[in-house]
Amino acid sequence: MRLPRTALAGAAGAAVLAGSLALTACGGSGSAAGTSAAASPASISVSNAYIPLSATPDMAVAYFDISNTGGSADRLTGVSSPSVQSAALNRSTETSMEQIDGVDVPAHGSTQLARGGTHVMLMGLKPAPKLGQHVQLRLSFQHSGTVTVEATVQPLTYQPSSAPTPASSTK
Ligand SMILES: [Cu+2]
Repeated sequence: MRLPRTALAGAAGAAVLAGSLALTACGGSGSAAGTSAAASPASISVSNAYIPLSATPDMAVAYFDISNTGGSADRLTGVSSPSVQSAALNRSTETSMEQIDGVDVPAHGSTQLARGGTHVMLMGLKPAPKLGQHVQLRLSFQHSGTVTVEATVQPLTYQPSSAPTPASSTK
């Protein structure tokens, strides 16, 4: 019994301290380097906007193409128009349609709102739409802000020249 109690306690404490230092060194390295190179921002353009002339002036549907030449995805999150009482994003289902809260546009890709799929529902157009008339749509994108387009009222059977290829993401 030559060693004083304090010396023993000190040795034990030093061992614990050395252990925690080792842990810190082990877990600390590498985890701070989490910044990946930023992709180029979304670059959105909207084309071929049209509204098939509706039999019921109180309700119409708008379609358009959204393309994104940027390196980041974006999302259409809302639609408004000064010419309607309300506008909403809808998706057709087999029997009906449902409201959706957004439409994704992939990086370097495109998305079509087209017959049988996603569309903009326009309620209460004023004045009642006529062939050739333009209806302004304000599209809100998550990253690109508001994009304003003029949708043209077309005959009910109108098909845009871009329509036939549902999987046209190459251009
Ligand atoms: Cu609808």
